[in-house]
Amino acid sequence: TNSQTTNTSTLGGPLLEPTPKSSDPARLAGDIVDRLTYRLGKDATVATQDDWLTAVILVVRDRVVTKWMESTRDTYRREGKRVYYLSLEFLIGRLMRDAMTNLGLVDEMQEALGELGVDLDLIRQLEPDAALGNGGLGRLAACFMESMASVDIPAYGYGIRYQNGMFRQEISDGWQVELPETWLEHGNPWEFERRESAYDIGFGGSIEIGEDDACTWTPSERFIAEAFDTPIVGWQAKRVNTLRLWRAEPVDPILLGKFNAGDHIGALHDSNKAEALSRVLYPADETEAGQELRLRQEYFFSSASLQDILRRHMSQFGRITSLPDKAAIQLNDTHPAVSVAELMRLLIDDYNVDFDLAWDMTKRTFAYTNHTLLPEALESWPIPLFERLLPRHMQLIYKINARVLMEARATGTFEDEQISAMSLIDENGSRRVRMGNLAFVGAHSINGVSGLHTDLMKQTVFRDLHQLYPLRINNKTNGVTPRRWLMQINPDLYDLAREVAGDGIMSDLDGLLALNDVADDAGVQERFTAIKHQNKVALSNLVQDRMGIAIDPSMMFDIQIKRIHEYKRQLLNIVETVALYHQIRSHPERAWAPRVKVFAGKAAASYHNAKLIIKLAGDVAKIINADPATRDVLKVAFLPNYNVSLAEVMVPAADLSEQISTAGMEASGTGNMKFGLNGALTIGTLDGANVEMREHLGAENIVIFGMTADEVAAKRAGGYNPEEVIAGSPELAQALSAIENGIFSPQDPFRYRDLIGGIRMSDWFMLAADFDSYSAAQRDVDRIWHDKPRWAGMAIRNTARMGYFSSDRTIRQYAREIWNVLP
Ligand code: B1H
Repeated sequence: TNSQTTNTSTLGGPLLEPTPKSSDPARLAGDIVDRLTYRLGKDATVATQDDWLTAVILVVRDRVVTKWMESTRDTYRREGKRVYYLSLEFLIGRLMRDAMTNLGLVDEMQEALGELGVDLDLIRQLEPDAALGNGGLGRLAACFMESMASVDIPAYGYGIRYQNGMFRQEISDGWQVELPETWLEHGNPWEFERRESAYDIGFGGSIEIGEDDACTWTPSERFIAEAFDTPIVGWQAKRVNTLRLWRAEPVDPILLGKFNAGDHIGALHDSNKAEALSRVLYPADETEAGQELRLRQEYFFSSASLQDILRRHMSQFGRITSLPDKAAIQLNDTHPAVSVAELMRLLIDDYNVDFDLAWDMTKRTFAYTNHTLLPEALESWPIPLFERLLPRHMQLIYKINARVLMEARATGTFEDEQISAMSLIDENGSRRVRMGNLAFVGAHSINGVSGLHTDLMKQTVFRDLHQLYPLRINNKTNGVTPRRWLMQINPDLYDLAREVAGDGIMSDLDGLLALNDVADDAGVQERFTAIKHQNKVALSNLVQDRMGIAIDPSMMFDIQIKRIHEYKRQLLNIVETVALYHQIRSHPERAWAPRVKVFAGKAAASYHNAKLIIKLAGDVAKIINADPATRDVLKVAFLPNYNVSLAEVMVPAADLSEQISTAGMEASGTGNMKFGLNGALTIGTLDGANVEMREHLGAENIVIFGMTADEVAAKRAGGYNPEEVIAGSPELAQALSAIENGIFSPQDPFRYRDLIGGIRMSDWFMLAADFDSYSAAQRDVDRIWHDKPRWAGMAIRNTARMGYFSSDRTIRQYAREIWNVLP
């Protein structure tokens, strides 16, 4: 496809050039009606809002396509390096407003739709979220795709086109219920099906070693991977890149032999098996997914992507050995780590490269990003399973392992224990393949996602491999795209920032620093506060509509939104809420800062305690919200079905952002950055990127509490006794007893006995140990809240100093320091 540059005069010139698409409102309106008529077959008088949405997307898409082809041709002509971002998750959300803003088409489209009597904001909200991800890791991939296009890097995202993305969460009687999500129900007008880009993917079978060690793998199962492309528009449409997602297809849609023999179910066996491969996203964020289907998904998309990359490379450059100079492949966590073995297999078995050269090429091509140190999220596969599905890869992994361990031995500096920690094979208990170690040894760069996380990586999971290859680990602190996470979701704050800091802020977010000089200006503060208030009104309307809870927009909006996980400590926030409730009841005369505590987030379906925490938030909300003694100063709400689109309403409305994970456990966090950018204060621990936020904000503009990562480690090592801590903290003791004695669950008084019992017994996440410090920090927040100019000044300084956390900065660092491409 790359080689087709068609506009040469020999082919007759202008006829092969597409008609340029106008962005004149009248022409846009005409095009929309055209799409409605000729593509959807609908008359404007009977068109539904969904029809209008589809027609508008098709019109926007046309404007994207022209730029897309220019970008593709440009990449080809430059003969430079391409970046490939391999990720099992892309949490994109809605695309229409994103594409329209980056094309600079919003005002014109608004006008065009006005002429047609269609409300842009209404149809915008009918677009389903593309929720092909769990949380931060998937959303980071989406921000990176937008930033790579914005800073003009030729890049492709590769992933799976899940038919069902992240489940829809309903709360029924307070409990989370998971329902299938069906984003493709009305089709997907953004994507282009590429029937010609299809690859064979094999599983199982046997291998045969021929002469010269040449190896033939004969899989027992085969599937087809078919490509679907979505264009990703960069800021000001400088470049449009491709997100290529694979769908699995059977080789034979129907086994006619079986069908004719009367086995009508068996005839669909292959078809069903293929469908399962790209059917559903594993919704188990940072918990062991460990199922055969997951490994199959990982290999399916890795193999399809690598075959595609090699095909593109060969068709342009014709020589396999230049691959590392022309392709940089970034592995988003270990989920695509089997790619290391797959590239070795393709090079050796299909391109006849010898093992040594193949290994050198592989290492120069791959880089790996680690996103978590949690032991339950470190992928490893039982050897019998791996060997059965991927026999050739197993063999290559043994060979790679032998080479790495030999290198380690040759240094003469490692103990046996260290050697076995470096091994690709975990020999403790049942034997398993360690995907983190495979990704590490097969890559020239291993990066963490915040300074603290990178340091901890060197000291913990990869301590010995780091000693063997000390130059490989590096840090790339995460970022978020300011186009979506400021300009689009908070247009009034963006306008204010632009008036002060100028038009360049979306291409250089450091420009926001100009706001710092006016942070104490009364006029600016007044405007900032009015904007925040308006955003809070919007959120309270949403809460009223969806849940029938009235919240007063003049209260402090204290928000914790993220996956529900014990290490993120929503439970600490809830326990503190209960303690605060008790305090307000005992001292109603004090000047409490009126707050609404808002929670949202999904729990992995099999994560019992996380689901119980959701139930507890609801139980606590019910009692507190109904109490006339506290009603004016304390409210609690748990909003169902947290997703990107809900975050887009919640983030601009927040006064206070809760980033309270046990230090050492949150690799980075990116929600923290989105809140800061939108002028919320952070209450947080010295964890993940909070550490760097404090550096950029200044300690006086963030509320930090709790133990450091080192202190947590020391306490865990040195006989921590939570009961002792609880006995020393009357507020904590009272809150815990109330919860465990069924005060919030009178119909089921033992509901929370084990949950709270866990804190008393071991308290791995240090809730008790950090409680007093957290509670004191919350009272500091109250004091700041009462001093309105001080609060506004701090909030504005948060927006002003968040420039560093733009994903453009992150991507430029990847480009220079890992990929060796010039933005
Ligand atoms: C992050 C994950 C993750 N780290 C396993 N690890 C998954 C692990 O489906 N799985 O098996 C899914 C996701 N996600 C997050 O990455 C970190 O917790 C955040 O701190 C970080 O900001 C984010 C992006 O780097």
